[in-house]
Amino acid sequence: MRIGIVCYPTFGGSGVVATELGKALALKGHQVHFITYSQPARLDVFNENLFYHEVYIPSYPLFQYPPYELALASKMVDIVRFEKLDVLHVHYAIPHASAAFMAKQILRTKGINIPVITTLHGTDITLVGKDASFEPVVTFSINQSDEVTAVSDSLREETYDYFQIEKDIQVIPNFVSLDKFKRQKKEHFRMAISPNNEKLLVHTSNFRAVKRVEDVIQIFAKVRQRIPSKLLLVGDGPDRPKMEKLCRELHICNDVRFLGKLDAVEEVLSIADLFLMPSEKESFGLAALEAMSCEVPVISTNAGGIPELNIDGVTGFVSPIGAIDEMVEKALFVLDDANLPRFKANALERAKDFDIEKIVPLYEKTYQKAINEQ
Ligand code: GMT
Repeated sequence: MRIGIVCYPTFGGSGVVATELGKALALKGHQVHFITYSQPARLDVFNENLFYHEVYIPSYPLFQYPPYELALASKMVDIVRFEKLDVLHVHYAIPHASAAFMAKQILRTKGINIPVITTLHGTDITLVGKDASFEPVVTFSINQSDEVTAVSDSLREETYDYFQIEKDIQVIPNFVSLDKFKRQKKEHFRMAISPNNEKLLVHTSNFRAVKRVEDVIQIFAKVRQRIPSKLLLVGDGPDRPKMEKLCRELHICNDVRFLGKLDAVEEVLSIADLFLMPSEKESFGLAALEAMSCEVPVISTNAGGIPELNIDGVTGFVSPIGAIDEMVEKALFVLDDANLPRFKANALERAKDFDIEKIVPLYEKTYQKAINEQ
């Protein structure tokens, strides 16, 4: 198939899912065309089946808000026609699903029928999408998509709760490459970070309010009072300055490292004992899956789709949002040497259910169905 993928080119979340999916499809012989405003962060390999088309928005003094959606729709029209695409797969509804709808209508006037698959990722529904500023367009463009997928049962249900959706929403969970995200021997790195064999806790995110990074730091500060431990924070975002300040106030800076945005997150995960995800909202929790694939158990909230991934008492524990003391006790239980090996093994076993090899065929099937029904 000749597949167009539209996504955000980000380091995490929907951008990563879209890019890893495209790379996997290219390896299977499909021709994959990424259409976005800059090179996707994980589009870091050469493959003869992978193409990248940048959306360019001309500037004009009148445009207080550059019309990205129009430039994107125009680019989709151009690439579908020139590259003879069979299907368009857009990740994150806003504004990709409505831009795809417009492109589809334009292409129809030129005698081309292109099926559109929309994958819902989370905040496009739970946070931004349901805002009255966007809701009518989100509802309309989901209903106009030929196929709609969501990354968890929870997100599917929330979409039906918030919007008047007439389409069937298929759940295709996120996935992980067990080859890339596997525990590597990084003893020298671990020695450098925790020379006295302190336990290593890790959090990765975009440091936005929904991630509750403050809870990560409060949990760590309390764990550290009970057992020798260190915290590694991967990623960057708006809350980072506040979090650095908090670490100073709690006098824990010597045991906390802010590593920023890293390409090889799996190297950090390879030396970790526990992953913290105290999010307020999380449709799936891809970062937790990547940790589990590296044999790292997870202490998380029960937000959104997380409990579909992190099995309470098996791969870690789930707690109510903001239940810091409960998460501390559960973290200490998992970190106990008598328990840790079991939780690590369970985390990896669970990650295998989301093996990329199992999930990619579900997307191929969905594309084929949409193409056949045109
Ligand atoms: O988590 C974020 O803030 C980024 C966001 C995105 O759309 O890039 O992530 C969402 O999509 C991911 C991939 O499907 C999910 O694993 C995340 O749980 C989801 N985030 C939220 O629902 C907050």
